[in-house]
Amino acid sequence: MQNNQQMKREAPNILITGTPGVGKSTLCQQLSEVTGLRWLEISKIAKDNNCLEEYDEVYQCPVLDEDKLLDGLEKVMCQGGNIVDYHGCEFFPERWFDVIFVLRTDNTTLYDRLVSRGYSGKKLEDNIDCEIFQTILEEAKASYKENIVHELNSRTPEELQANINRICLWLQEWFHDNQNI
Ligand code: DAT
Repeated sequence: MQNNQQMKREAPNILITGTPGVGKSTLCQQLSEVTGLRWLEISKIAKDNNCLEEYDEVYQCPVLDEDKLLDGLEKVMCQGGNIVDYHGCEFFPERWFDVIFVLRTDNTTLYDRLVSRGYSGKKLEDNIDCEIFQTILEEAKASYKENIVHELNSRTPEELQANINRICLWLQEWFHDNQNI
């Protein structure tokens, strides 16, 4: 029996991941409205709960206290019904997730989005490289069973809508398959 089945969640946990700027928050917000699932914006939760340690000057971002964050999320993740939004995935417990969606864009689209967000220099380059080398997709495939990791293009409003539809369909199937839990 799989870990996920052992946990008997009443609703699944979905991880939406990808390079900063690929459209995670935009998708999660709309998905949460449509499905009623809880959107867990990990960066915001970490900030609000003092899970950020010293500032990394090279990468221009704070360092995450992963253990503290994970401890704080354990209860709500065991309940199920969460859409987790974060630009990394390897440090979460594998048993937390029923499905992983990795959002992708082309470099030009991502560049424009990150520049309009105010990114420049090394931070901008590192994030573009992260997408070019599909770092997060590889991380997801290395950290979870490959058959639950799905790549979704997230370049246009049409693709955003298609992704919402696809995830809603996946949810329906999950509830159908798990109705006797
Ligand atoms: P992330 O949460 O991954 O950092 P975001 O949701 O904040 O990304 O999106 C970054 C920008 O791109 C924001 O201005 C909204 C826009 N955007 C997101 N998804 C899009 C899509 N599918 N089509 C067009 N623009 C999109």
